[in-house]
Amino acid sequence: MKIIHTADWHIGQTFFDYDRKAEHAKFFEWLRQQVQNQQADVLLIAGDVFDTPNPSAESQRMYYRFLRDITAENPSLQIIIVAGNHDSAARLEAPNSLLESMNISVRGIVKRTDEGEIDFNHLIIPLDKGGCCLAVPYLRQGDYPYAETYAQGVQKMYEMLYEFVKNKNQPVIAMGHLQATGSEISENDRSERTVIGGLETVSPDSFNSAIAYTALGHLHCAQRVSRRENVRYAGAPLPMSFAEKNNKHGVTLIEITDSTRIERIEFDVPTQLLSIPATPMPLCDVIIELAALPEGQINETSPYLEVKILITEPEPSLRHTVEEALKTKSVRLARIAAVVPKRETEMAAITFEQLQTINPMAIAEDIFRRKYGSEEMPEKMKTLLQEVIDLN
Ligand SMILES: [Mn+2]
Repeated sequence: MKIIHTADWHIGQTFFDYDRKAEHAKFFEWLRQQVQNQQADVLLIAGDVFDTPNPSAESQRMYYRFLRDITAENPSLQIIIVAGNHDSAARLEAPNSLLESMNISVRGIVKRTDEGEIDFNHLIIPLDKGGCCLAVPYLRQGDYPYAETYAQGVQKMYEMLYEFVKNKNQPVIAMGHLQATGSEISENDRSERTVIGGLETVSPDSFNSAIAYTALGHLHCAQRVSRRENVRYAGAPLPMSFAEKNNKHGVTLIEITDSTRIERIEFDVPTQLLSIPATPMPLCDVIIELAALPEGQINETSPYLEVKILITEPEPSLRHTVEEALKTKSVRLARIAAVVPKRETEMAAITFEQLQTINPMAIAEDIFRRKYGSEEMPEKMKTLLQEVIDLN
C-alpha cells in the first residue's frame, strides 16, 4: 500500500497581500503528477486545507477542481481529509455526500451518539487496501474524552480509538492536526506563530507504537516527532512566512508492506523568498544591494522580497525610498523590517516612588533612545512635545 501524506495547504492565503493562487495551482499540478508517478493508493491531507474558515469562492473552486481531477485520473485512489484549526469543520464536511461517491472521506466534526458518547466509529475509516485510518481532525474543547488538560484529552482520544482497531493484524494509520511535544517551530517569527496558532502540545506517546504511520498537520516544517520515524509532519507545500524560507517543502511517501518505508518527495516552490540584505544594514547600503537585483517585469511567480533596514533615527520616507529602488526590478516587495540596534544595557526596574518623580519628557527621551539606538531626540520634536505637556 502506497500512501502520500500532505498537510497545511492554506489555500487562499495571501502573502503580505499578494495572491498565491498561481503557486497553489503549481503545487496541485505537481501533486497530481506525484500521485500518478507513484501509483499511490491513498492520499492523506492532515488539515488546514484552507487558510480561513470562510474561504473565498475562488479558493473553494480550486480545491474541488483538484479533487475532481485527481480522482478522475486515479479511479482507485482513496482520499482522507481531516480539518485543521484554520478550517471550518462543518464547512469542510458539508459536501460529504457528494465526496463519498468519489471515495473521499472528510472528517471535521467529532460526532456524538444518541447517548451522548463520542462516536469513535465515525472516525475510523477502513482502507481499501486493508487496515484502517484513525481520521482525527483538529480537536476543539469538548471533542475529546474527559480529562484534566487538553493534551491529556487528546491522548485519551487516540488511545481509545486505538482500542477499537488493535488485534486485527492489519495496518493502522493515524491522522491528526495538533502540535506534538518535541517538535520544532520556526524561531524568531511572530507571523508564523499567528499562522500556526499556539496549540497546547500533545505527547507523541498518544500514538501507539504499533501504529504503522501517524500523519500529522499543523507545523509547517516537515519533520519527524521525537525521533520517531513513522510519526511525521508533512510540512506545508509553500512557505507561509519569511521564517520558513529555508524549509524544504514537499510531501511524504509511505509504503507499507511487512514493514514501513518512508521517503520525502521534494517540491520546488515556484516563488522564491528573498531577504535583503542577509543581516539588517543602514538604508544607503541596502539601496546599493537592491540595485543589484535583476531588472524585469513582475509576474505571478516573481520572488517575494523582505528588506531589512537598520535604523538609528526616524526615516519617514523609508518605504518610498525602497519602492523607488525597486521600480524596475522583477521582485514583489512583501515587507520592510525596520530593525533598531540592540541596546547594550537594559534599563533597571524602577520603584513606584521613582515613577512619581519622572517627568514625561524624560520618559519620551528614554523611549526615543531605546527605539533609535543612542540617538538624541531632535530639538524640534522636544519643543512640540513640551507644548503638549504644557497644555495639561
Ligand atoms: Mn494548523
